[in-house]
Amino acid sequence: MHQMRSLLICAALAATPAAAGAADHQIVIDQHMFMPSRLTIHPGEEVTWINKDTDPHTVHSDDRGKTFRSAVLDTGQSFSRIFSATGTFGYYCSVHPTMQGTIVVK
Ligand SMILES: [Cu+2]
Repeated sequence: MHQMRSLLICAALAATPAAAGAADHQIVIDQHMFMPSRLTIHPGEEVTWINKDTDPHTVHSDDRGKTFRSAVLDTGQSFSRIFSATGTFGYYCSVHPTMQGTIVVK
């Protein structure tokens, strides 16, 4: 019984890093802006964009959405992505291309 409990504790500790990756950072989309428009994170962290605007928006990486792209996000909908590699990732809204943002992973 005691051994069983130790195993459970080990499993809980092992799960911690993955759990910490969930919803590490949030970017709010509102009034045709990404806020914050520039965000610096660490590798392995997750970014969630949530649309709080009344208009639909998307999140497309600057390489025309090759690296990442969301579906059209209606009000209240969100899109999440874990950034594993370091680098600077520009993105924009394909519906309103003047809406732009940057994720810096380092
Ligand atoms: Cu938009």
